[in-house]
Amino acid sequence: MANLIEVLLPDIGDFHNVEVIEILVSPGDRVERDSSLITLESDKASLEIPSPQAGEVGEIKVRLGDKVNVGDLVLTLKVEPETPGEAAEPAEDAALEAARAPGEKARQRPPVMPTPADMAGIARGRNAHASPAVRRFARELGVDLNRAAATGPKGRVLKEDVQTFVKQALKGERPALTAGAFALPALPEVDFSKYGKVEFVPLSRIKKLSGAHLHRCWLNLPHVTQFGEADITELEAFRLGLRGEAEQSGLKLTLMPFLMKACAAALKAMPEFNSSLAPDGESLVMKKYVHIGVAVDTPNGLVVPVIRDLDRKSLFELAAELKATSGRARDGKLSPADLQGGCFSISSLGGIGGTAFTPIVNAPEVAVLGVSRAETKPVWNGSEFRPRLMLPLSLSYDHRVIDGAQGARFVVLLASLLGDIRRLLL
Ligand code: CAO
Repeated sequence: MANLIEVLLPDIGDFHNVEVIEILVSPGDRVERDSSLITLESDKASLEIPSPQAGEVGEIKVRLGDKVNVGDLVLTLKVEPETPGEAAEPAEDAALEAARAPGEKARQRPPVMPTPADMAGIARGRNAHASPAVRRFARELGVDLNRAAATGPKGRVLKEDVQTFVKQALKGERPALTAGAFALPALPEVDFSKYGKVEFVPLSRIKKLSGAHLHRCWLNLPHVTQFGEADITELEAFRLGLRGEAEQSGLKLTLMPFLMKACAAALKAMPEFNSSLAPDGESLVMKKYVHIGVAVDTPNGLVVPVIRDLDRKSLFELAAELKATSGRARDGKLSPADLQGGCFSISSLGGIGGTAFTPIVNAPEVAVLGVSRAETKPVWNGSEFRPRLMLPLSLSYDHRVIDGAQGARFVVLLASLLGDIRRLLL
C-alpha cells in the first residue's frame, strides 16, 4: 500500500534562506528516486533537490521565490514500500548510521546530499546563470553556457536558450550574446596558433567570478568618469608626522585611511552617492550606514573587501583594519561576509603609478573612487608657482542616479576635504 511521506529540505551546507527558483514537478507527476524536484539558488550557486524515493508527487508546499532552509517541507510524496533492490547501499547505510545523533530515531534514507564542497564546485568557474538541469542539458550537447543567450529571469540561461543556440549553430549563424534586451555581436574566434606557439593558462577562480561581475556592471550601468586633483601637501606632512606614532602601534599609516575618512564624510554630505537604485528603477535606497569596499590586488586577482562604519572609526583603527583585511585577502582567507554590504568603493593604484584611470562601478553601488599616484607639481597660487603634492582622483558613477554636476561637486568636495583635513571635523 502507498504511504504518504514528507520530503524535507536536506542539509545543503552552510546556506540559509536560499531562494526557490524552479519547481520542476507538478502534483500527480511520477518521479524516480534522485529525480530533481526543485531548484534553489543562493548568491554562490544553484542546486537541484532530488527526490528521496520513487513515487507520485502529492502536494507542493513551496512556491517560486520562497526562501527555504534545512528541514523545510518541500512536498508530499506517495511512495510504495521500498523493495530490497531499492534500499541504500550497505556502506552508505553504515555512514548514515554513524552520522546519526545518539538517541535519534532511524529515518527514511535522506536524498543524495550535496556537500558544501559540491556547492563550491558548482559555483567555481561558472559564470553563466543556469539551473543544474540546464547545465546538464548544455553539457550533453557540448554547448558553452557563457555563449548562449540568457532570456530567463535575473539573466538565467533557459533550456530554450540552449536549444536556440544549437539551432543557430546548425544553421551556421553565430549566436549573439545577449544582455537583457540588448544583443551584442559576438567577437570572432581567433586561432592564435596559426601565428606562432601558444599556451592555454586557466583563469583563476577569482578572475572568473570578478570578470563576470565586472562585465555585468559595465554592461548594465551608464558610466561617466569625472577626474580631479587634490592638493595633499599638508595632509602628507601630517601623515609623515604621525608615522612614528603609528609604527609604535605596529601600523603603517598610508594615504588610504585618510581617503577612507574623506570619502565617508563626502558620502554623508552627498547621500545620493551612498544609495542604490531600487530594483524597479523607481526609487533610491538611501543607506544610513557607511561601509566602503577597498579594492585589493591579490596574486589570484582583484577582490573588494568591505570595511564597515568608517565614519565611526579613527585613522589608526582604519589603518589596522586595512592591514588585517588586505592580509586576509592576499592569503585567500576572506569570508563571503567580508565582501558584502558595501555602499561605495575605493580603488587605489597610487602605490603602483599612473596618472588616471576609469574604474568600473561595483553595482549595486552607484560610484567608485579611483586614486592614482600623487606627484609634486608646480601649482600657480595667484602670484607664483609653488611645488605642491597633487593627488589624481577618478570618480566613476552610475549616470542613472548621479548627474554630471553632482559628480563634479563630489570630486570638488573630496579634494577640499583632502586639501584641508581639518574640514573632516566640521
Ligand atoms: N600616491 C603616492 N604614493 C602612494 C599612493 C598615492 N596615491 N598610495 C599609496 N602610496 C604609497 C604608500 O604610501 C606606500 O609608500 P611607502 O611604502 O613609502 O610608505 C606605497 O605606496 C605602497 O602602498 P600600498 O599600496 O601598499 O598601501 P595602501 O594603503 O595605499 O593601499 C591597498 C592598500 C590594499 C589598497 C593596495 O595595496 C592595493 O592592493 N592596491 C591595488 C588596488 C587595485 O588593484 N585596484 C584596481 C582595481 S580595478 O578598478
